[in-house]
Amino acid sequence: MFKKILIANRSEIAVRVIRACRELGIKSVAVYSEADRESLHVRLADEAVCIGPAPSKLSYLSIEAILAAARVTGADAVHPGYGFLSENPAFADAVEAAGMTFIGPKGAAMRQLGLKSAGKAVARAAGVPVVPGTPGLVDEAYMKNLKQNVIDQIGFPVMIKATAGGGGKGMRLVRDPEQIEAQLRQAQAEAQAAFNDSAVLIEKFVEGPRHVEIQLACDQRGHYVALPERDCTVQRRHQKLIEESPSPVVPPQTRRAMQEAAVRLAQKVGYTNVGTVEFLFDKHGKFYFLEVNTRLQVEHPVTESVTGLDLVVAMIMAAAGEELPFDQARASEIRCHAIEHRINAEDPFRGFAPCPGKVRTLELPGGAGVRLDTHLYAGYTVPSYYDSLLAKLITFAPDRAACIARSLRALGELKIGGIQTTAPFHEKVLRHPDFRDGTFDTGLVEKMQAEDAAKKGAAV
Ligand code: MV4
Repeated sequence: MFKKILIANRSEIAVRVIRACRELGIKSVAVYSEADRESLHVRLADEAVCIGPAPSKLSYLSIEAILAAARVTGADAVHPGYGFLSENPAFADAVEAAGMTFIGPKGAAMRQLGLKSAGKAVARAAGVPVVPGTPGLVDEAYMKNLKQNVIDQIGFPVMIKATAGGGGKGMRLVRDPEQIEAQLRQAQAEAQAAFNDSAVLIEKFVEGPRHVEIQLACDQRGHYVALPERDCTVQRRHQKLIEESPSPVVPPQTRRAMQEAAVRLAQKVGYTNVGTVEFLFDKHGKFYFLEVNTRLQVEHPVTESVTGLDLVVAMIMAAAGEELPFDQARASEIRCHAIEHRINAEDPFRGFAPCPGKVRTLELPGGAGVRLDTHLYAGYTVPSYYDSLLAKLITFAPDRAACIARSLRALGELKIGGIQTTAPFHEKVLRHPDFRDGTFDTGLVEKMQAEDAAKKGAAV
């Protein structure tokens, strides 16, 4: 087993990984930028190394700086967390080339799944349902008769997606066949500018979908385990706000089919460590592969809460060449319902504008069925350089209704003084009839904003 793990990240996820290391008796090394000297992860780790100035490019995204910190501290493994370098195959390879273990999938597997077109081809080959569309990337031959090809082979409305895009970046919806040519050219130009890769694909547009994803855990001894799904349908501009498990709309036989599909896909590329297969789930109960996230995700505690398993421990064991600490039968046990709330330093009443600043007072929720993953403490100043996630409030209870009640109770106890947060918006979602009955789709937040605007209009 590893003796010392360097955590190449900051904030709540660095704290999460340091805690797992401590419980396993493994020493931890924190890295931090000049803006993060006073961060909780620096205080909690056994050692800490400053890796550069505040801008991420010069610190948390610097492969050289991080490898130097790992070398001088004698770390034998690196955990990348999420974001930053976590899905960068060159980083995974560089860690291994330096004689250390990357706690995540192999660089080769990341490359096979990184681009949308590549992931979709693997999914097709593995017999995983994909959204109907162009067989691969749009090429010159397809462009010659573009409108008619789309009408004959796909059917409007369609979505144009940049193959290098992700999380909603580089996507556009086209309903009018007369617009397809112009929209496609614009999408290619945008993709070129944003990703230095102009390649796009076209897909049938799925109306009013839900976002449902399957967590995978795979060791290096041929075990592929699929955990219960997470429903991440409550999003705003492709930023997830609430995740829950199990999904209120996925029946048991569909869950099993999605799990089997995710495992087939993983087997196809010899995937190791944890990963997540994202699907669209449509109004007819059909699911379609979207993409694979080759990292630990922000919302992993939802899965940990419903199963009672520890995914960071699983990552460390799999990376060390050990057997996974659970099998498929154990991972299929759904022991409760869980909901995660992302509490961001944003003002939900001013268009979710970022609100960094000093946390003057802090009162934390507790009691049965409450988990709070955060790097906050009273007196901490939230820097403006990084993303705005402050805390993840995860609640779990025997059923969904009890879990919603518990979330409202816990959000009532949480008091972050000095900065605006998204906490009040979460209470509003939990009281919304569409959320309570589980019938919402990805348009819920916009629908709520439209309802508010109508109410304000009526009052005048
Ligand atoms: C789609 C879609 C409808 N049809 N693809 C958005 C993020 C990216 N990973 C995929 N996305 C979508 N792809 C087809 N063919 C609708 C979305 C989408 C969405 C998906 C999941 C959660 C929220 C969403 C919000 C808007 C659009």
